[in-house]
Amino acid sequence: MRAEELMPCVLITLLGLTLMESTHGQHMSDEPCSVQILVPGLKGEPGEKGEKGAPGRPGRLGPLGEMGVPCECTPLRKMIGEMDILVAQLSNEMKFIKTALPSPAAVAGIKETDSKVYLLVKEEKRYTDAEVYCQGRGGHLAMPKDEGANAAIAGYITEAGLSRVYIGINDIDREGHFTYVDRSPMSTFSKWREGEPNNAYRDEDCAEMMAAGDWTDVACHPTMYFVCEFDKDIV
Ligand SMILES: [Ca+2]
Ligand SMILES: [Ca+2]
Repeated sequence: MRAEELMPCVLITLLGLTLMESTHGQHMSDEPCSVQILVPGLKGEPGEKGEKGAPGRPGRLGPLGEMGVPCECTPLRKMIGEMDILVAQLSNEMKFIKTALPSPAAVAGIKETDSKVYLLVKEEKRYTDAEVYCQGRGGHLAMPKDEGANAAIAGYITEAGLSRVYIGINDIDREGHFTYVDRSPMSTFSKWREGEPNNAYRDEDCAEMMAAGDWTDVACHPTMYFVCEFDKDIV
């Protein structure tokens, strides 16, 4: 019996004494109350090990992981390697185009012969600026040195719907003595229109090609479209 369980017994005893006083010694049927003090015994022997318990409940869900990307990495790496090679090849093939074409609208594509690539540049420039442009891309203003080259350039002008362009012929160094713009001499081939070159107004030291393929000497300062030429072995 623990201490708190003794309390009702003590209360009953006190109540009983009060009643006994109020009834002047009247005898009451009594339940003897006893107080027991329990002292812990010696510790017993350890019991046998119990049976294994049932499995516990599943734990709570963990936090969400980061979003992953499905990856079959080996084939992808191989594909990327092949693409790298293709890009390198394309880069080489486009090197000329990148440097020669200022913008798709500025030129009317290129024209090829067996040994040359011609580029019609639809940017109006003075003769010397036009030559600088062509040189900056590894070429010169077009220098027709035979009938085939002349016809190719003329066809190019006609296809573009133009009437005239600067070509790489001038007598800037010595009046009346025309050379190609790379200073190579004009030998057997020429395509001067009848009555040209005439050095009109004593101010015509450059040359243009008409759509028909014939040449005239003209002043160098007006701006007009022009044709560059590039040797195929550098393209
Ligand atoms: Ca002249
Ligand atoms: Ca002239």
